[in-house]
Amino acid sequence: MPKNNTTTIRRQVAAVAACLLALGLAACGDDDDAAADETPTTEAADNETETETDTGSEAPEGEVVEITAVDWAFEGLPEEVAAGTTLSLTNEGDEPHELVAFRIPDSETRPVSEIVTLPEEELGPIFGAGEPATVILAATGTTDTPGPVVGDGTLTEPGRYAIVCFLPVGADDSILESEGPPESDAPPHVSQGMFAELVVT
Ligand SMILES: [Cu+2]
Repeated sequence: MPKNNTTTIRRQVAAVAACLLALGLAACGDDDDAAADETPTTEAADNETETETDTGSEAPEGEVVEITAVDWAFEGLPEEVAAGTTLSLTNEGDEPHELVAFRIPDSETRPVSEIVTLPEEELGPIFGAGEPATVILAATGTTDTPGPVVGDGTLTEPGRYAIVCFLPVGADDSILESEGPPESDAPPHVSQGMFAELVVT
């Protein structure tokens, strides 16, 4: 990706994350029970035969793991992958999606399903401690288009990761090209249950 685009998009991603911190989590916090009930684990298990391509939950190093975004969940995500695994995002939903991977600090032991419901002041230090490990954007009906805008989709550092989508409900693909924060008061997809947990070994 050309550098001049990278800068713009990185700013956009940061703004999207800031938007989540500013307004999304307030809505998320009001919706604790619903968010907890919609943990994608159940759905992923239901679709296991359809989306799981490996025999175990761990992918060999260097493998590409193909994840499918739907409205609103990540499907086909193993519980564990080896360091060096690259994530690929296919969007089968009706809205644009992103895969934002944050490495969770080792001192944080709560499950992602609980972390994403935390109030802004508690979530900031967890998600805001550094740049995401990678951010992959996928317009509707595409795979990796436009693709990674932070990192290259590869997770290199072992640890526990939160996989989340911050795009607002109701957006269209043009949001993937917009500069600055999305002009939307809609809740982010993460508040609709679009989050998952991934361990990199
Ligand atoms: Cu999404």
